[in-house]
Amino acid sequence: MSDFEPYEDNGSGIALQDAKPKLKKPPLYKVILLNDDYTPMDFVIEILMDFFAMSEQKATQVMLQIHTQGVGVCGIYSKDVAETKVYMVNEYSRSYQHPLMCSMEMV
Ligand code: TYC
Repeated sequence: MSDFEPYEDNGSGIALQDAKPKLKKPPLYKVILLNDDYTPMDFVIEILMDFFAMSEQKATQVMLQIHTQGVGVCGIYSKDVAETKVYMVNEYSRSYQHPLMCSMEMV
């Protein structure tokens, strides 16, 4: 019997259909930072280094990209890791009275 036929007869006279694969890959989320006019550049660099494990050079590059283009990606994570990062960054920024906004988007 050809590989392309959905129903196979194993000799019992009963046609069996292969089960469809059921597992989908879990969705991934981009954690993003938005530009604003008030948060100091050094504070954003510190966030990118401390919460997203960037080098100072990479953090500076990403901060300047957000500053000039309005938004930038900090990293890509599973849903619960992304939610935790967003929560921690926003709490940290608020504790210093900075308006910096961290958010997430499905990839
Ligand atoms: N625009 C801010 C400034 O000029 C710097 C900044 C960069 C703020 C990135 C937020 O996500 C941000 N001080």
